Amino acid sequence: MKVARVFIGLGGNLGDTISILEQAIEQIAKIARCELVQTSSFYQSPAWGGVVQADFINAVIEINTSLEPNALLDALLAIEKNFARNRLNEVRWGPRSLDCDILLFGDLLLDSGRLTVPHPRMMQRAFVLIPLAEIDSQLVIANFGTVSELLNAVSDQSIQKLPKE
Ligand code: A4P
Ligand code: MG
Repeated sequence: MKVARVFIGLGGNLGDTISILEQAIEQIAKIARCELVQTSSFYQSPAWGGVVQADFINAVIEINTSLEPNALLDALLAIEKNFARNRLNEVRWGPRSLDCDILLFGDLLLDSGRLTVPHPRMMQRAFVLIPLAEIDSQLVIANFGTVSELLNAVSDQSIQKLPKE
């Protein structure tokens, strides 16, 4: 089975987010056929998307996996549920305890309705690009260029790197 290099964006702004992100990363590392490779620093930023709410904390992780994209999404949605995420009560771009987005899945281009990869909004978000650049700034996002090139377009977004605990 082919192993893909996959990047996952994690974020939240409800509850003890740092602890939730740390536990979520531990749980992702334990998914069958997944290996955790790298974890970025954690970053705090004002909420993107126009809903008035608490700041978010975000991170990006790199994993290697031989899972199919849909199977990985299922596993991530199950982990979101472990942190009391209830999608029925949510507004789009509103508060959440844990959000797991598949940013890149190898060099796969996918738009299946259920899953869009690369994540269609990652190029506009400093809270994705900055932690991703920490892991690999020369990573290429198909049709968009390298992470490092994309950073210029989000340089007006305020974001703060949190000290390692
Ligand atoms: N889905 C499609 N593609 C993907 C993918 N690549 N990865 C589908 C994960 N899921 C994907 O996800 C809803 C459904 O999208 C999933 O069930 C899956 O079938 P979602 O995460 O609730 O919403 P979304 O449509 O992916 O929206 P998006 O753009 O991720 O925004 P959210 O999650 O609504 O935004 N501000 C800061 N600073 N930091 C944040 O983390 N997050 C939000 C929440 C708003 N503002 C923020 C942040
Ligand atoms: Mg999302």
